[in-house]
Amino acid sequence: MASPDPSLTELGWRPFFSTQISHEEDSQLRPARVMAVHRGKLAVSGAGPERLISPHIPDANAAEYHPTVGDWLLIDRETLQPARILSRANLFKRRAPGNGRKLQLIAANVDTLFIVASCNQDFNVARLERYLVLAREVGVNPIVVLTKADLTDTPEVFAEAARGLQPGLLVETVNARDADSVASLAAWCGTGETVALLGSSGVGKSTLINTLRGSESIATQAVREDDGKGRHTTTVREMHRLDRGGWLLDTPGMRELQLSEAATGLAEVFDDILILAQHCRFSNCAHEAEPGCAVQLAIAEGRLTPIRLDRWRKLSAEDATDTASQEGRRIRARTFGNTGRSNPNATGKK
Ligand SMILES: Nc1nc2c(ncn2[C@@H]2O[C@H](COP(=O)(O)OP(=O)(O)OP(=O)(O)O)[C@@H](O)[C@H]2O)c(=O)[nH]1
Ligand SMILES: [Mg+2]
Ligand SMILES: [Zn+2]
Repeated sequence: MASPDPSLTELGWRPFFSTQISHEEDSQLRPARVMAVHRGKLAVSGAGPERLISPHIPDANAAEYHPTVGDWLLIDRETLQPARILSRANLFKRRAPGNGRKLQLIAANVDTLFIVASCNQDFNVARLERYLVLAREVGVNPIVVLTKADLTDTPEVFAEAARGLQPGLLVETVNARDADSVASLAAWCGTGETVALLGSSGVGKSTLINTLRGSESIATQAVREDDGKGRHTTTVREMHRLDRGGWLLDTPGMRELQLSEAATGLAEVFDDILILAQHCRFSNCAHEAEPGCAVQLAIAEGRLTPIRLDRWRKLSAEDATDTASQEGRRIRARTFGNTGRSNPNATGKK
């Protein structure tokens, strides 16, 4: 039995979006939210049933002007052609791994992020921290959801390791296949709320959504036995509706989360190190063997672990490389001008 079409409010429509529409647009266009991005088509939902429409927006050159799941579009009432993307409340994006390093838009207009990881050999604190930096950068409240608590005798050890990443961080340990166990997560999934799930393949993102919805409609697949890694079962980013009103945005597991222009998020997740660094004798201290280094002193006194300093160095270096290459592209674009042709790899802002 299909549930009735959701209203705009149930879809997450709010004043932040409605105030962006001009009087003139209001008569010709109507809002619709991107529910899924398929190859070459967008599934959108507005007033009325879900529809597939063209993803092409006039004058959309840079990657950020392409619609992604969670976006609100204004579409023509008759032709259903999208006219423009409404400004996003927030946007998750990443730099694709590999040489092309194309910008990938992951999701827009998210209220809460579930960072999903599992209590098994695939658990990795550094990876969780990367997602925390991303959440900070985007400005979305993160909850760490540790699945497969039923497969270990020591779920608390995993939970403690995660909690140690950030004071006050919310960490939930669950058996994603058990409705009672995941019930506490429904608190973040009220009417019109959008929760995005991010995490490696096989951690149980789709399983969590199935259990929260009380349905088996999303395909899931057992992880590899030797290393506990997933098989990249989910391939489409898609919003799934809960009976009680919220939206769960399932995403394909990522092999690698490359940060992109995340300086603010980094500074917030590693604020302890940055505060220490203000007390180093030299303003350009590299926190290695310089005299008067407050960071090394904190390590010597056991107030900071060398592993955490290492992780910060690694993520900062990655972000610096990316930001520098972005700057380079912007400068080149300014110097040599735009060729006028739309470049699918273009990532710089207009
Ligand atoms: N025992 C147990 N098994 C789980 C739990 N969560 C997920 N699984 C199993 O782990 C496997 C992978 O789960 P999926 O939901 O497909 O993982 P996913 O994160 O969606 O993976 P991708 O779509 O590849 O990104 C499935 O066989 C699930 O049944 C859990 O909490 N406990
Ligand atoms: Mg999946
Ligand atoms: Zn120092």
